[in-house]
Amino acid sequence: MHKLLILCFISSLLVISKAFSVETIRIDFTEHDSYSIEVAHINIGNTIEWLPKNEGHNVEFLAGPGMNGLPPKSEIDAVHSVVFTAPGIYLYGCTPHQNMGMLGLIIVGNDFHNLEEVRNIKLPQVAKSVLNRLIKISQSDS
Ligand SMILES: [Cu+2]
Repeated sequence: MHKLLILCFISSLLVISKAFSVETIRIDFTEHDSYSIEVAHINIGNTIEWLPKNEGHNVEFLAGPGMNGLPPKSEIDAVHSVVFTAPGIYLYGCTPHQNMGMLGLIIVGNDFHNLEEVRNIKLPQVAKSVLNRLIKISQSDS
């Protein structure tokens, strides 16, 4: 009986630590003019680090909660690191390639409150269809 209690205690500790753990998720720029993770689900307080594994790309936020608090677009070919403290959906793109659909979504804390704002961002047709695909993915694996 005691062993069972201890086991329960340990497993609940593991669950708690997973929910609050500070993690860094790494996303590469790829040779296909895309991000290696197109839809990232992360916890509040997690960091995303973009790595320039392929030349000619960057990160520019297009929508998200508290846009004013987000960093300006990153330099081309630079490592970029952002800590996400506000729950919601963030849309970003690569400045030279976002019109061709080099976009990424980050869902922080499984919160979709600003989905309509993200959905209504003005983009050319090709990028719009990519965005719609990413939104579908984000909802299917949330
Ligand atoms: Cu690019």
